[in-house]
Amino acid sequence: MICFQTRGALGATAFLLLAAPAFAHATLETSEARAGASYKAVIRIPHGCDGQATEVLTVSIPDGLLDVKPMPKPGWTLEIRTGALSGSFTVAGKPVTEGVREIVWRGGHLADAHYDEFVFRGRFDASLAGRAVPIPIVQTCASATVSWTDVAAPGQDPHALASPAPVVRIVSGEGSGHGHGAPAGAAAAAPIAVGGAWIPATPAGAKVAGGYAVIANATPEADTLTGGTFDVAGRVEIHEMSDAGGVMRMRELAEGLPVPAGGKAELKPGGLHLMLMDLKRQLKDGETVRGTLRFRKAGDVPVEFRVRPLGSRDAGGGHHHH
Ligand SMILES: [Cu+2]
Repeated sequence: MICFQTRGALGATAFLLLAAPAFAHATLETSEARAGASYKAVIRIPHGCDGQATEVLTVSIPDGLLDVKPMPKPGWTLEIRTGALSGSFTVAGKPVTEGVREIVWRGGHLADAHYDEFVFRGRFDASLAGRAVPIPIVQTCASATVSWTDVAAPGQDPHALASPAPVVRIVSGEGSGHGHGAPAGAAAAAPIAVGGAWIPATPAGAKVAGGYAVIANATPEADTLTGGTFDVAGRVEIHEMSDAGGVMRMRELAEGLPVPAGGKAELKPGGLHLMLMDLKRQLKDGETVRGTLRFRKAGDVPVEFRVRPLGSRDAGGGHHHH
């Protein structure tokens, strides 16, 4: 779809992609796992503790990560700490109450200038489908530690964390690749966070509406917004507005909108936006419109858009992002 509007009504074009921080985090090679299926965790350690070599690596195993087996590593002693599980899980049809809680590789010497990988395998319980599960990691050096253990609180932007624990997004085992029905708490801690989402109210009879939000990607991999679904709209397109000789032109991003690793994409008036097409009814100031945004890797992320007065230019008080 191509549509035109005059510059006066829409203001300046804006396009904002914030760069990823230059800080190298401990990360997982694969940040998505299928519920109920075997998952190979490859932990990537990019540096030591403030110049010192890493001598111990401790990995905390989250609840519901079962059948955990670490890969021995030449030059390192492997230690497996077991303990009580919180939550009820079954392995091979039998209830289990104990399991691996921590894996420790120790006695090695990973120089600050070097890179290495630590591997274990396990299986995320089917009940974790749709959740984002952090795997906290601690590097211990001769006289310092680096803790990759920060987990986003509900509503907190995971991108703002100084030392984020790597997160695995658990997708449904049924093969769709999309984690449906994530509980609200899990959505807030998800690697893809959608904040400050709003839609301007529509005049009676309008068939389209713009949708705006800030999308933060806390994962080490780029993702792509490919579309979404809303009860109030027949379909959703992703548009970019640009200035063609004083005429504001909208074009559809048929390939989707990239969200860089550790970065953000901002959807706002005059720039990138969602276009809700074939509106089924008028959108009124003050109501909340629910939907999902679809990402190539993260799957479907539930979102709530607040409807703001007709003619609004931003998300309004308390919802303004940065
Ligand atoms: Cu548009």
